[in-house]
Amino acid sequence: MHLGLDCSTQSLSAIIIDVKSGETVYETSINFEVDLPHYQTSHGFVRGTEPDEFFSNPIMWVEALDLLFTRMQQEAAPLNSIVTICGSAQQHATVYLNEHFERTLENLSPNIPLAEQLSDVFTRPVSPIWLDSSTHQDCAEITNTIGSVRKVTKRTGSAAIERFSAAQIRKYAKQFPERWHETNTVHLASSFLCSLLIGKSAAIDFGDGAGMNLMHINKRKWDKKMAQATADGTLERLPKLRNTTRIAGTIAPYFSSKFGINPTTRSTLWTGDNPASLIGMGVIRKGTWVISLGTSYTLFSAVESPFPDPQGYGHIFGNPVGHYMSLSCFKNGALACVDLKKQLGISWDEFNTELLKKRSLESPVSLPFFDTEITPPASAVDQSQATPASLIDGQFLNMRQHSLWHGEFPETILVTGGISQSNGVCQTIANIFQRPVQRLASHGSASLGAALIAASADGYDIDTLIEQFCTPIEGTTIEPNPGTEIVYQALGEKFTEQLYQHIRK
Ligand code: XUL
Repeated sequence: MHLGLDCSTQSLSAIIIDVKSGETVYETSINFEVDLPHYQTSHGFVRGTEPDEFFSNPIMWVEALDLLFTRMQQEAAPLNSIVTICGSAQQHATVYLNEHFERTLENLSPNIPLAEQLSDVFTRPVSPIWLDSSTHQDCAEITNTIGSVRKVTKRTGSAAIERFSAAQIRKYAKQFPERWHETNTVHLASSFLCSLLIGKSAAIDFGDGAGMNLMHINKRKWDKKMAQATADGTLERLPKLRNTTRIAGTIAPYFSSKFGINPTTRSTLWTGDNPASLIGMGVIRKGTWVISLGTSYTLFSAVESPFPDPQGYGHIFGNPVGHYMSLSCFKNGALACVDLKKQLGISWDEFNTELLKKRSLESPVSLPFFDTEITPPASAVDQSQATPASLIDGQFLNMRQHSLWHGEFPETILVTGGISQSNGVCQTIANIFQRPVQRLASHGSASLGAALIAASADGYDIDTLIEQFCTPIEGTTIEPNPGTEIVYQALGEKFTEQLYQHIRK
């Protein structure tokens, strides 16, 4: 059996698949806000003192890992039958570790909670996460050193981006030079969690490594110039870069003796949640688009060559079992819906029903930015007049407008993530993109993708795995409603006009 884990913004999830029977045998999830309330996060993160600063707590992820395995053991998950594990994590988050990290991992005692044993290994108690856009100045400085936005994009597959690791490392090294000096290793959330599982410092994979502005996208090696432009000593602090399917090591005795995991169980390298979702949605070759509706909304597809977004908003990451993936990330995703639902005091059913109502040429469209947006970069907009339809229309008109660099619209769009359970959202996407929308049977595409990567590392054929596990739910394809093309053409123009007026301000 194969275990897939995913440490997202709000939760840590697990899925166990049995390749022989083609079945998912176990699924569970730890919610950070609910199950670990003492970290006082809201939706898994905390805000910093400066606007646009967003952090999470790496020790919370450590405790969540302990709690997840405890729960799996209590619920009699078949931990002893797992052959290989893979995991994914929210992208871009950096973890800053001192020289004791490796030795601490080698000497973990199963009798003391993991979080307690790791309390002294951090040189930074928090991890800046993907929601953070406080590093504008650092991005400008990195871009200046390299020469231009185009040059940075050509080297790394993305322009210098606020939430990416290079700008975040630069900000930290400038603000706290002494703590930077004490930092021995900078991990991503994904490689950090993999390190815990195998009891030694793990490499970073090409999928997640591409989200740092530090990896040369064509050569798949650390880019020395980018590292120099980031901060003194960056290169020496980065783990190695490797293929996702590479075996990182065998499970640390801490986990095998405490939870009854077979001591021969291995872990591949971990990857980012979006690269893992690509696999979990069964999209390993070009031609299909996925819209993932989580805390962030992302639109992604598999691509063969790393051609970057000419506007500089989108990204190229590594495909864990193939070449590359193209991705656009929209910061105002599911949480904007949660905020509006709260503001209107309505239920999810009522929210959904509103979305199924017919739109006209006069329908209002909102700029859906409850918080600052990254695609395109825009400040927050007052939402007192927003309705469910004006918000969701605004979100997907914005997505349509910024998706053109991914190529021609595909025949079908696949959707995943919590909000994809709403028929109203899926119908709106179908109407705006004028394409049928399909949901897959599994909810957790990132954890499923991780489990499939683990199985593929064991030699199982990835195409067969995808046929087995990534099936659309029969009879649930949502077709565009007739007559909506012209309406959304007009609403799209109205949206663009509003957007440009807002950005110009
Ligand atoms: C992608 C991004 C987000 C996070 C969410 O670039 O920032 O999708 O990966 O976990």
